[in-house]
Amino acid sequence: VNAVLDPASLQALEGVAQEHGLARLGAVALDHPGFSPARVALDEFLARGLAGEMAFLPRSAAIRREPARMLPEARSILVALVPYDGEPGPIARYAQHADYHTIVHRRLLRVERALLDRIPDARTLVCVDTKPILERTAAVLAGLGFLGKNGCLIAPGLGSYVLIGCILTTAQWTGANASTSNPPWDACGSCRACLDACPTQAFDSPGRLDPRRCISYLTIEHRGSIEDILADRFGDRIAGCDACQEACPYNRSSARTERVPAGSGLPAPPGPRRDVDLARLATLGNNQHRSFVRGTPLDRIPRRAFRRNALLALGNAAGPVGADERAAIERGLLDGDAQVRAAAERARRRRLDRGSD
Ligand code: B12
Ligand code: SF4
Ligand code: SF4
Repeated sequence: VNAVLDPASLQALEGVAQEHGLARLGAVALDHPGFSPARVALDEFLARGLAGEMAFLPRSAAIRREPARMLPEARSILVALVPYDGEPGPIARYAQHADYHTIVHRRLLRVERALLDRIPDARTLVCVDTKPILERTAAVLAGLGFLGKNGCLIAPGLGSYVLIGCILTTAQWTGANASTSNPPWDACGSCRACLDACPTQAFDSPGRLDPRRCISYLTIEHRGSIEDILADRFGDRIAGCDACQEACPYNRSSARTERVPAGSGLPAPPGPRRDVDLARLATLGNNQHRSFVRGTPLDRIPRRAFRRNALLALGNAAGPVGADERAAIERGLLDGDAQVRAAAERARRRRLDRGSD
């Protein structure tokens, strides 16, 4: 007899989830027909080379399509959401907190424990972000929200500033399938605020992002050179981008307390408060870099990419050049790394040459 995850069990687990800082919990069977269009979208995405330098995407595509390759006989996914807040600024909101991978993982372990207590025959695998699961699609099909034209999962009452975590399980979900009769991005209606707000016009069409033009990809994942035509649009962003979420009416209406229920936000990173001083970040030494990124999702960004990003942002700044900014740009010109040098060269052209005439 197969292990079974029924609606009563899900309801009990939802209680556990909420107690442990997971604002929503839903379930979806892996044979839900709604995964088909998402697999097609993934195949098209990969075929067009949109993964850019994200080699992990093509490498893990077969598992992303068929998660049972990670956990034999997997039949369902439990999907949880963790809302977050933050301030507009050079670092995207999700990265202003302690690393969500660790936090969401830890919270999911409590739900996993409760699931195994209730369904001892089940096997499980906790997956947060880095495991190849189509997380946004799973969240939609588990009934937790819908996809916006910005590609993000938007959860009613929470908006899109939510992170997704999953538990893959061999237990069979026996509850109803969430409907997929609505076409994607249907709930957006005629709105296209996110598409228009994207500084680099990175959307090919609603819901279809070309990461190679996306500031989030370029600042976090991309190590090669960045064309001026794109860098000119970064503004002061050095790690991620929230412009297509800032523009979204679904993120505007509710008060912070409503969006981030008590006990389910993300805690601050460990250590002292991080000051985002571009001149300092452009000249980060090894130890300074380690302590700046430690315990946050920023630790994906190597030191030289961080320095490159800060130099690009320095190049985009306006107004008189401070002595510390000048020193940072001049130091960058002598750097051993070609991308750091190129970013410093751009900042010199835009800030120093102009400042001295
Ligand atoms: C690679 C990646 C990126 C890349 C590429 C993003 C992209 N749009 O493809 C880059 C670096 C650009 C990126 C940026 C960001 N990311 Co990211 N990223 C991922 C990651 C690891 C894989 C995504 C992926 O597979 N992309 C390939 C595309 C094709 O898949 P997709 O985005 O899931 O889109 C699916 C839908 O469009 C669906 N679909 C299409 N048509 C239809 C039709 C129907 C009916 C259905 C049901 C589905 C469907 O199919 C696609 C998959 O096949 C996921 C984690 C994960 N394991 O899923 C996080 C994830 C998507 N990222 C996340 C976040 C927070 C961000 C940023 C907001 C971070 C920031 N502030 O800078 C930005 C947002 C940019 C944007 N507007 O999308 C969250 C999203 C949460 C949410 N509310 O949606 C995730 C889920 C991480 C997490 N665990 O919480 N990211
Ligand atoms: S994250 Fe920024 S650059 Fe990327 S699609 Fe959204 S608005 Fe555009
Ligand atoms: S800004 Fe408008 S189009 Fe974009 S996701 Fe939000 S509602 Fe949809």
